[in-house]
Amino acid sequence: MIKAIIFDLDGVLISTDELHYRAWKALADRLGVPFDRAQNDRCRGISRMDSLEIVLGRSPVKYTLREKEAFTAEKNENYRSMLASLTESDVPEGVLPTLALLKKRGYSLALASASKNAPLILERTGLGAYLDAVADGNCVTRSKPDPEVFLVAAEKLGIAPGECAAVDDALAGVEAARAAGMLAVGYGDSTASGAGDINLERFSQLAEVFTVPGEPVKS
Ligand code: B16
Repeated sequence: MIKAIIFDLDGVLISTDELHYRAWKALADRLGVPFDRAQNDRCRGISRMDSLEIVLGRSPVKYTLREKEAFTAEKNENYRSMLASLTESDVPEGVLPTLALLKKRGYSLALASASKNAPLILERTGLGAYLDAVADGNCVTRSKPDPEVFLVAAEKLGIAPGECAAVDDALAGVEAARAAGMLAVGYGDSTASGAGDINLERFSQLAEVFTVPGEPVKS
């Protein structure tokens, strides 16, 4: 009996993959470390510091924690300068009308993202107006597949995890949703693996699955 829907940000409500890639690539080039899109894909849904470990994966140099913190700060400054030009038009087609419809039907909506930049992204794109609660990298300490960020989102909504559905494009996110005791909805990349309890190809399909809050979902 689902009353709330909790969304991952990057890869679900918006795609900032390319911007992450450009910012990590600039750092990797400066350090002389090879970095490609396949590595960038492995950074999806995980924390900034864990992503740096992937970026430095092929580096022969062992860096100190202080150096690594400086690298993540450098990447983030570059990434945030790119985020500054985001607008509502960067939200994929179908996302905003579907969120509006789900909200109108009475579902509570929340965000569960590893990103510490989520507030800026929500503000720039207007997505924040559709959400009743936000759990992001600023309020959790453990990355997906740990369920922490989904559980914090449910707690902020005041809705039991068993009454929440969680939508995520990363396998780690689908695992996190399940570990949180939520209905796991695989979307985008995770759909192909059939990892979720429900797997959707289009965002607008959410409106076909979640029709009336508190009633069985239409799978
Ligand atoms: P930041 P999500 C994740 O967002 C990204 O997919 C991942 O690539 C990034 O490392 C992580 O946020 C942290 O982002 O550097 O902005 O704090 O998929 O959890 O919405």
